[in-house]
Amino acid sequence: VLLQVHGHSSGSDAQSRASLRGDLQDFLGGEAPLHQLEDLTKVNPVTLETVLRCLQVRYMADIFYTNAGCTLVALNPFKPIPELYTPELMQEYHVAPQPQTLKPHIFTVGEQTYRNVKSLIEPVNQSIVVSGESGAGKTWTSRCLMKFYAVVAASPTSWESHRISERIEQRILNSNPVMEAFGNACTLRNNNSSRFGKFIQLQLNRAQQMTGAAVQTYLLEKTRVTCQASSERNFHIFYQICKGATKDERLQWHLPEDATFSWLPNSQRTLEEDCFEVTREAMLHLGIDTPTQNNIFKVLAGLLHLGNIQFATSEDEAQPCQLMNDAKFSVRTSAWLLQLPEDMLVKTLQIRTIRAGRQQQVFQKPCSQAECDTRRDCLAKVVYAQLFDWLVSVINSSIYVDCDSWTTFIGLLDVYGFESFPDNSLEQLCINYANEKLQQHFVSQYLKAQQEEYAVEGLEWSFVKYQDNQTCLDLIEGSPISICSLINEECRLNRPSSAAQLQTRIESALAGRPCLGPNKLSREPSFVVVHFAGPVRYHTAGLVEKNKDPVPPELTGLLQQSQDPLLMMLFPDNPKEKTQEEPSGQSRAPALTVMSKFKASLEQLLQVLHSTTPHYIRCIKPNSQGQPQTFLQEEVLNQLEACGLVETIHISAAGFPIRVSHQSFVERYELLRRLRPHTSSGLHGLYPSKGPFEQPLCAKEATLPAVLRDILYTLPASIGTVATPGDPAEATPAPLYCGRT
Ligand code: AOV
Ligand code: MG
Repeated sequence: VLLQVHGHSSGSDAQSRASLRGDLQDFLGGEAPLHQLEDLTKVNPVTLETVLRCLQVRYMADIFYTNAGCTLVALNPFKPIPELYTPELMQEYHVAPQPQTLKPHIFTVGEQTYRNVKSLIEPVNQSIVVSGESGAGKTWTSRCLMKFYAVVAASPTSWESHRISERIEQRILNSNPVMEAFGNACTLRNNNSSRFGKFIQLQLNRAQQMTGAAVQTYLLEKTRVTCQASSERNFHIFYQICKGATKDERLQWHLPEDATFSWLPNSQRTLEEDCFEVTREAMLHLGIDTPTQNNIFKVLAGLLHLGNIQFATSEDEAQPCQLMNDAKFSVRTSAWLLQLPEDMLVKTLQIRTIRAGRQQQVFQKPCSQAECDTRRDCLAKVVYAQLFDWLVSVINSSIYVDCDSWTTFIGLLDVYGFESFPDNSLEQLCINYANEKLQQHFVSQYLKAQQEEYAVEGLEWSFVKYQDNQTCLDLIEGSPISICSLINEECRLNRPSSAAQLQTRIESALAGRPCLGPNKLSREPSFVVVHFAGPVRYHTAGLVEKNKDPVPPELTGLLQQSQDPLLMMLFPDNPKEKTQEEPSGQSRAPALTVMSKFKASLEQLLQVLHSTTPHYIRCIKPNSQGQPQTFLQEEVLNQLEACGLVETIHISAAGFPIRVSHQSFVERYELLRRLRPHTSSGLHGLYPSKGPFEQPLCAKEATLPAVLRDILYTLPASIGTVATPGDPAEATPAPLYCGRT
């Protein structure tokens, strides 16, 4: 029955799908067996509906991980399940002879990745790419994987002989709360949303112990320091300070309990992530001592007060905007906390310095109220971004030991997930662009390259169609004309251009591109990109300016005057650099835009990923409200479609999961040639069908030397079938595939 249904299943007729589901249920004897299907390649037939149903049944039975061929699907439980992540369970997966035979888990991926590093076949760096939309569970998953490696790849020194702060694994784990406090925030999609991308390289020595790590971050959403969408919040650390400071600290940092800050919306909400103590403790373990911590928090308090500085519009354009009454206190407090000269702070915000003419004469021009606000915001963003980068470098120096101590690495990638808000700007464009890039990495590595390789190898293969997101990437970053190039061009030309003009330029230059969506019903100037995960409308207002991200030199000059030890370190007053920065000639190289820098950093990341063996975990958000035991079919369906899960399953089921170069295969399994065929009953046999062996091989288990037995039992299923003689059906040889690498 199933085979017949399978034949009809490619149509999209809803009715036949429904009946098909019914047949499947009947055949499997109701719902019970569905949740036992641990690999979606076993769902028969493989369609969006059956896959969805299987995931739903498993989710409702509190089973959150399911294999999907080469990927693992991780459903967000939205409730704590401590028993799923215990060190004992980690060990269980670690010591299992075949972890893939245990229940699907991120630890299976973790362990497989770990074993791949030391595999006799081409030891190679590995990476785990965790993807999924905002709030799907990427950060949670990568945190758990880091804990897993901290347990299974711990360095040999015993726990007792060292203080916790000295343990490298513990230091690596401590980087998480610190980076999340400074780089995560509550958004409409996720209370603990990562606002930066992160690639952490866990470094292993020859004995496969973790000796250190290196973190690379990508484009922090620094605009959040000064501007938060309604119902969203600033970075966690600001709330942590305001809620967790002691009485004394409140006095020092001018943070009375009843203080209100315009950059601190929704502070009445208490989140799990608001715990100041956790951040401080972790910072301490990373070697950031209490005085340095206090310095950081004092500067952050200074930024909060800076945010309360308001200017009134000046009647006379020739006169600078005056401070609003309440703002005087904010200026004083902020200047004091940031250790800046108060009058210079005000003047820098009020007055712009312009260099013009051949002689580069200096003029001063009062700023409009809006310009004053922009300069104030810019000041805060520059300080915060510099502070974040510095923190990352401190973390790196604490967790990176030295280049001689490691030979291979496992990379964990956790970026901001795909997002679409009512108002999307450059931040979302960059975030979604990064997700497109990762999806393309998967498409090209897995869906495309593998099938092309089968064709080249002359294997019988019916091509599985898939959604290639290359056209969307071409629209965003391609050359010669793309959204990125057009926005960059506006920045380069430096011409006054309205949001409506930018919309027109993009829509006319890119007209007809399939991923430029129809742009109707929009009151504000915008354009629509049809991403692999859905269409997103980007508003063009402010896009060019954000992409330019200009920092007026007077602001840097002001910060260089600070007497605060931290700011002095972040903004050194280095006259040498100054002269380099401001040459007297006219031919200054155009500053790199945000998008160009981001594009370059993504390309570097992909180069690293390409040099590793990738493993994929697909996080899925069962509902957008973050509710446990709630599986919204429509929402999950979109995510399954977006990541091409059904195609992945098809290719995994029909394809060859293990592809080894001919040479490596022969090097490793040469020994098997010497096995004698054996046919008596009760014996195990090995039946490779293609490749260097022409005869089926059987061997009496008991007579095998241990090393050969090990090889036999670790042989991937696609290479040979271990079967009981006498059962011809069982003994059908599985194909052996030796790819040309
Ligand atoms: P994200 O990293 O994918 O979103 P998170 O990893 O922050 O998403 O997960 C969102 C929330 O879901 C977490 O804060 C947890 O409350 C919950 N959660 C996720 N996975 C689990 C799990 N395995 N067990 C229990 N709770 C979980 V973003 O960073 O927004 O793209 O930019
Ligand atoms: Mg995250």
